[in-house]
This record gives sequence, C-alpha cells and structure tokens, in this order.
Amino acid sequence: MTPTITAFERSPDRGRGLARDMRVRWALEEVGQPYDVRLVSFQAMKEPAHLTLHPFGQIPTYEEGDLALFESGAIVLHIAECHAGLLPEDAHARARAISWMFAALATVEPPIVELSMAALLERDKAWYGERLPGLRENVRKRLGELSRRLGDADWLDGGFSAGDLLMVSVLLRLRSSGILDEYANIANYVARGEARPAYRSAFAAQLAVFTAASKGE
Ligand code: GTB
Repeated sequence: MTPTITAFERSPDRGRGLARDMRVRWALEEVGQPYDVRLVSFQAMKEPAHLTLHPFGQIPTYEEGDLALFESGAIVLHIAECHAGLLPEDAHARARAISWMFAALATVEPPIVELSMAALLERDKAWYGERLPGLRENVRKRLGELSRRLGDADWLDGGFSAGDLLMVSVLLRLRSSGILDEYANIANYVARGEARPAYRSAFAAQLAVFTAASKGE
C-alpha cells in the first residue's frame, strides 16, 4: 500500500528542505518506497480533520492503510523497521543506530531549533544581541562532542543508518549560521548525506512543491 505523508502547501523555508517532511521523504527514498503527498495549509493543519491525524496540528504525518502516525522520528523509525536499508540486522548495531536517532532528535536538535527560532522571531528584540552568543555556544557544545565522536568516520556507527539520516537532517538547519563550517568533519559528514541519491530525490520533490506554489502566486 502506498503511504501518504503531509507537507506544507507553502513551506516557510522556501524549498530549502528544512521542514520535517524532508526527513520522511528521504527515508522513503532510501528504501525505495513510493509515496503520495497531501499538501496542507497552515489553516488546514489546525482543523479537525488534520488534528485527528496530528494532535499538535503539525506536519509531517504518515498514513498507510489504517495506520496513522505523527512525529518525524517515529515515522522514520517505522519506515526503517518495515524495510531493509536503514537499520542494521545485528541486534546490538540496530539498537545503537536507534540511539543515534534519539540523540539527533532529543540532544542535538533542541539547541539548533532554539538558535534558528531566535534568529527568526527575536532578531528585532532588544535582548537578541545578548542572547545570541549563548545560543551559538550551546550548539557548539553539541557539535564539538559530535565531532569528537565522529572523528574521520563516514557515518556515526558503521554503515549509513536512520541515525545518520536524522542527524544530517537536524544539522542541515545550521547551514545559514556558519557554525557547521567550524567543524570540518561534520561539514563533510553533512555533505556526504546530501550527496546520497535518495536525499537528492527527496530534496527535488519538496523543492518542486515550493516552485509550483510560487508560480501560482
Ligand atoms: N517534533 C515534531 C516532528 O519531528 O515531527 C515537530 C513537527 C514540526 O515542528 N512541524 C512543523 C509544523 O508543522 C514544520 S517543520 N509547524 C506548523 C505549526 O506548528 O503550526 C518545522 C520547520 C518550519 C520551518 C522551517 N524553516 O522555515 O526553515 C524549518 C522547520
């Protein structure tokens, strides 16, 4: 059965692949699973039909037969568990890859989101200049730790896994900050993720949505 995911009708990231449908698209492309996309407006996300699928009125969601999921991490895990290619067969290696999925979402993503939300929403506030260095330091702390662990490896724990898919997705949101470039091995790691054919297909698909929406303006 072809799953259906939801994505922004008009993404505020202007097709840069930073909205969280991108990681779900990428996972589906990695495992070769075709999918449909239902585009939703900000208004539709808060209406009862969408709230039945997503209690917080957000994207992405995932529907497959009578299964409905929300939370990008849970969706990627479901895809990885149902198809070969994103989680190792060995039980311990699989558990470690899942640890990296949680690390990406629960440990690395929060300071990155805090920094990007401040840049988006607080830039004109009096306190922004004072708050910014602390926010950037919080991100650097995690990137320093991640950089030490990654060393000169291609991926976080052996072959590419759903842990790398989520970690690269999370790190990409830092690109405009310049901080990624302070850690050469992490910048190269992110570039390796972006170079994967599945990433490129997913990126092109979400960009096509934004381009079509812009033409209709
Ligand atoms: N924890 C949830 C998950 O991982 O699925 C978070 C989902 C989430 O934050 N969804 C956002 C959303 O639906 C879209 S991705 N927001 C609408 C709302 O809450 O009303 C977040 C996002 C938005 C914009 C950019 N950007 O412009 O760069 C990047 C990321």
